Amino acid sequence: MKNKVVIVGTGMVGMSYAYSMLNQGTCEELVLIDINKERALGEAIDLNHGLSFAPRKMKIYSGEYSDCKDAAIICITAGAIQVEGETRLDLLQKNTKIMKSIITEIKKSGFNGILLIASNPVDIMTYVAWKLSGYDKSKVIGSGTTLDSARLRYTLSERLDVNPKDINAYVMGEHGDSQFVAWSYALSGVQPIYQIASRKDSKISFEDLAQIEDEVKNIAYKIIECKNSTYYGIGMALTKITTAILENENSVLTVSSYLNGEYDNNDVYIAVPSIVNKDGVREVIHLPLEKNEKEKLDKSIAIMKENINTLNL
Ligand code: 6V0
Repeated sequence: MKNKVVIVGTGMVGMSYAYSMLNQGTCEELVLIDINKERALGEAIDLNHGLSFAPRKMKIYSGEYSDCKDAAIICITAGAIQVEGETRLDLLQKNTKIMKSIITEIKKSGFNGILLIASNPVDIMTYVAWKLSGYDKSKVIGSGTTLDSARLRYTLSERLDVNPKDINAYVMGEHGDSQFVAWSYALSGVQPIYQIASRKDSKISFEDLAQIEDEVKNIAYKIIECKNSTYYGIGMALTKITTAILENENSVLTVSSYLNGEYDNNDVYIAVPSIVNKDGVREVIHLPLEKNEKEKLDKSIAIMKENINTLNL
């Protein structure tokens, strides 16, 4: 398998991802596909003009589905976007139709790599992609709450004045309104955040934690209100997942993974900490959650299943 990535959907998310990969030298070959061929072509030309300043040589071009055959990863970022007042779940019917047409083309190409989904509602779209493709469940991955966990790490790092790379805290569940923070496993460096919050002289209280959780959950709505859509953060989150796969990193990421008995659930994709490497999701980490956290995860899963049941797959 070549160190080759295909992006389907060269809109804001797809191109932020492409630009981030160009800057980080993530892959050797990058193919851009969009229903709007002119757009994909223009984006490829524009990116190529940055190659002189990039850390490595890359072959970048706008292509066809036949180019998917020998790709290591196809990332699907095509779809309608959330408009003001619309939840990610509202996008469900629109994007399922788009996903169906894309998966049909990918299957025809003979692709045999990892399918990475970013289109919203991402957990359900990942399930749709898996179901329609018939690919191995570990090889179909959603971006899940990788972005939300990054938002959480950033917000906590600001409040605690600690490098975000040293914040090990995870958002789990739906990439959407029913997500939650697994506070019982949140660490600042080596210190449990619950322990920090319980200290009298602490920079952060339990009320602050609840407020941060809420802020992280709703910040996408704020960004959409300000500038219509969000893309840089997800672009970099997708780059991280891509690097974890191409470099066989065994990185722990809250991607949307298929549950097969973990967390007492099955036949659903949802964001849980997972180990990601060249084979996709190597392992779903099954954390013994606190009772209230487990209830939140169950609720999130129930919402996913309810929505999946409305689809004709
Ligand atoms: P955009 O800028 O409108 O781009 C969408 C692109 O998809 C356009 O270029 C379209 O031409 C293309 N497209 C539409 N239909 C097809 C098709 N059948 N085949 C190929 N290409 C097609 O949207 P943007 O890039 O901002 O968002 C894309 C998706 O990402 C949306 O579903 C967003 O909701 C979702 N996001 C997911 C995030 C995550 O964390 N997973 C974060 C932000 C946005």
